[in-house]
Amino acid sequence: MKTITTQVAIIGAGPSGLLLGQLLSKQGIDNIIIERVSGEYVLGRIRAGILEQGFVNLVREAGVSERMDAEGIVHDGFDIAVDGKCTHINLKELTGGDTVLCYGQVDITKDLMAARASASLVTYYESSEVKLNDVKAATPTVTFEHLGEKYQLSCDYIAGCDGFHGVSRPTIPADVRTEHERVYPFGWLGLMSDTPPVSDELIYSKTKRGFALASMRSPTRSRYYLQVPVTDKVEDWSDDDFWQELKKRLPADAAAKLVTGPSIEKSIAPLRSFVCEPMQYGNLFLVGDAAHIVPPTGAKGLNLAASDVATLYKIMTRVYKEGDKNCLHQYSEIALRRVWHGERFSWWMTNMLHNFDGMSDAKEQGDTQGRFAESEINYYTASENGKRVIAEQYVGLAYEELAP
Ligand code: RFL
Ligand code: PHB
Repeated sequence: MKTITTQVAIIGAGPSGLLLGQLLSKQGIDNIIIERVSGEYVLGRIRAGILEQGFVNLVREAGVSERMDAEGIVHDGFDIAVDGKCTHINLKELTGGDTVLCYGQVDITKDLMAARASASLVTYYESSEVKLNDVKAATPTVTFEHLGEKYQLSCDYIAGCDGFHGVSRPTIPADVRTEHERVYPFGWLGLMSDTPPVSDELIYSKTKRGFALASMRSPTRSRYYLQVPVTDKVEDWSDDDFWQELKKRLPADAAAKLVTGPSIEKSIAPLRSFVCEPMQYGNLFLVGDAAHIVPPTGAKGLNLAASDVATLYKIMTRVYKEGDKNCLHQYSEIALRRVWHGERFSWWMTNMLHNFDGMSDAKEQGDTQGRFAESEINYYTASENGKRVIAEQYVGLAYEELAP
């Protein structure tokens, strides 16, 4: 068995793990990342596209923002369409200057990977049998296998950045952990294509046929989503089926501009709200999707991961730079306050914009839930105050500072 040591062991090289690693390294805090799959596989997951200002600032602080600043597209607003009638949510005006940035998760991950490689920071890709041991002890360990060799990594702290299906969360004993969950009766079928987007801004479109989202990655690359029953398989949907259905769910002027083309990626994501409390156990800290999942309707998943990273980064910096370990216990409380806000917003947007007709969840209530949702979205899009409530949450709440 090879034995190695570091200060912070990071499980998972998704955006949470890579961003945390980069920030810690900038402060001179040693870290090693252990990842289950290859770097190429990580980059194959398409996912998020909208970054809050807090995320953008953090990437800048990590010193990895060059390409994001050059290629990211600032979005001052987006549209909500209800049965073809559009309401513009002008983020910038409604919030007094805040915007979001359209820059893909794959690109952020690629930039972070390149920075990590050029600084010769260690990542063990394609590791198996990853196990967290003695997380309540002063020196926890992570054991794993890599290229046929067994390793034992000793550290001060472990950051569990290994996503929803990782090993970190189940390391917290079941009687200590509370898991809150809501599973929705539909998923999102996503399609990426090298075609120009239908609009300069995102369109969240609620229709009787179900929800659709028109998003983008660049002026020549579009990302679209359709609400589909959770039982649908991606093989059930040809590209042609997708484009025909999307056209029916977009407002008429956008539908008229829709340019179709072959998909370069197509996948179905189930929708779920999930929170694990607490997010800390001994010297183990859960970060990002390892601790919480939101339905993608509010574009919050990656952004909540970033606020967890920001909090843990501030704590680790205080621990290693000022020798103050009293702040360690603040992590879960601070992170969860923002997480629950994001969870509530994502759930609310999901309920307002999706069609629950014929879904098993709606059976008991007939179409009552649908009528409530319709009335709610009409109410919020009808006034400046209502639109501001949406805008403030979409651009993201401020990050909380540590208590002194
Ligand atoms: P990830 O990205 O899942 O990375 C976890 C990493 O851990 C590895 N791993 C392990 N490593 C070692 N040992 C083990 N036992 C391991 N088990 C797993 C995995 O291989 C992986 O590399 O979690 P992270 O870093 O916390 O990042 C979270 C984000 O990926 C996620 O929240 C967002 O993608 C959510 N999301 C969106 N978020 C936004 O903020 N804005 C958006 O516009 C947005 N759109 C989306 C989304 C998610 C989507 N899907 C597919 C769920 C759109 C979609 C369709
Ligand atoms: C995306 O571009 O992938 C995207 C944008 C906004 C969302 C979800 C996903 O709410």
